[in-house]
Amino acid sequence: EGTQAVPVAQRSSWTSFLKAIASVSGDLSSLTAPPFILSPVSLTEFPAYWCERPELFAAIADATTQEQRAIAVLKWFISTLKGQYTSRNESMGSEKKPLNPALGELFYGHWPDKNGRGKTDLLVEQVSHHPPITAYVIENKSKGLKLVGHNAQKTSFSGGSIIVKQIGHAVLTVNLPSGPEKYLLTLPRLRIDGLWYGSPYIELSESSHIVGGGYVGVIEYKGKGYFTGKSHSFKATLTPQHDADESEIVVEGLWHQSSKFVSGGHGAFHDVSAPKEEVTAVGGEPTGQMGGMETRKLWELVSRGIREGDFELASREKSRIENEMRQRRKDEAAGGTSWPLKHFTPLASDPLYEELAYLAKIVPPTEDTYIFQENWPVTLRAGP
Ligand code: HCR
Repeated sequence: EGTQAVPVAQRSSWTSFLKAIASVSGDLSSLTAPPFILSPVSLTEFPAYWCERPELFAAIADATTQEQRAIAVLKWFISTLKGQYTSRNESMGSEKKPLNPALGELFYGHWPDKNGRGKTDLLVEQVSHHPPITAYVIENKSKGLKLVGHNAQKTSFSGGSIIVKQIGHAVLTVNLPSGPEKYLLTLPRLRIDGLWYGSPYIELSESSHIVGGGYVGVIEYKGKGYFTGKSHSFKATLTPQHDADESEIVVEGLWHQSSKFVSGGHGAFHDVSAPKEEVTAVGGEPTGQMGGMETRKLWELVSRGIREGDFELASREKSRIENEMRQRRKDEAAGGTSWPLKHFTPLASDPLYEELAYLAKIVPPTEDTYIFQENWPVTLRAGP
C-alpha cells in the first residue's frame, strides 16, 4: 500500500515535499522537489502544446462561415488538451514538476509548412518569475491566424490534491477579408491527483470559454462519475449570439481521445489518435544559434542531469542559474533598472477580454495582459 512509485531513498523527501505543498498556498514553483518527480523541461516550452496539430489550427482559416469557424476553433482547442494535460504521463510515466523559468527566458520554434497548411511560428517569453507568468504568440502568417496569450497559476491544496486555478487568457485573431475576428479563450481548472502514490496525474474541472465570432462557447469538464462516468470527460456548447436561425452546437466525449456531436452536427467531432507533431526549436540569435536566455541553452546541463539521472549535476547547475538570476535582480535593484522584456509589454487591463468576458459572464470581469510587440526576429521567420 502506498508510495510505490517513489524510490525508497526519496520517500521521506517526498513526504516533506507533500507537507510543504499542503502548507504553501499560491505558488509551488520554488519548492524543492525530490529528483524522481523533476521534469527536464521548462514551463516556457508548454505553449507549444497549442499547436501540436498544426493542420487543425490552419483549418480555422479555411472555414467559410462563422458557424464552421466556431466549430473549427473548438475542434482545435479540444485537440490540444491531451498534449497540455496528459502528455507527461505518457512520456515520463507521470505528471512531473517542470523547471521554473527565469525572468526573460525564451523559446522559439516552428512547425513547417506541409500540404498547404502554411508555416506556424512560436515565440515564448517568461514575463514574470515570481509569480511565474509565461507569455506566448503562435502565428500562421500565410493563413492570417495569430494566438497571443499568457498563463499563470494559483495553487491550493484540498483533500490530498493540488488545485490549480489558471490565470490568464489567450486571444485568437482570424484575419478575414472583412476584418479581424477575435476569440477569447479562457483556461480550465486543474486537479492534480495521485500525489500520495508519487504518480501525479491531472483531471480538468469546472469550465472554460471560447467567446467570439458570433458564438459563446462553454466547455464543461468532468472526471470519473459524471456525464459518461469516465475520466477526462467534457461537454461543449456553442450558442449563437444573434441569429435565431442558427442552432446551438453541442459536443460530448473524452478530450484525450474523441468526441461526438450531440446537436448541431452529426457523427464524430474530434479524434486525437493520429500522431502529433512536436515543435522544431530554433535559435533566436542572428547566427541561428540559441542565446543564453533560450530555454534549451539555459537549462541544458540541468536537463541533461535529470534525463541521465545525474542529480548532482542537475542540482549544482540549477543552483548556479538561480544564484546568477538572484544576483541579476540585486544589481537591477541597486541600479534602479529592471529586466527589459524582449517581446511583450504588460498592461493592467485588456479591453477585449472585458468586452468578451462580459458577453459570456466570465469571472473575473477584467484581467491584465501582455501586449505583443511586433519585433519578432526576422531570422526566425525565414524558411519554409
Ligand atoms: C500546474 C503545473 C504547472 C502549470 C502547467 C500548465 C497549467 C501550464 C500551461 C499549459 O498550457 C498547461 C499546463 C499543464 C500542466 O499540467 C501544468 C503543471 C502540472 C504540474 C505543475 C505544478 C507547478 C507542479 C506540481 C508538482 C507536482 C507534479 C509534484
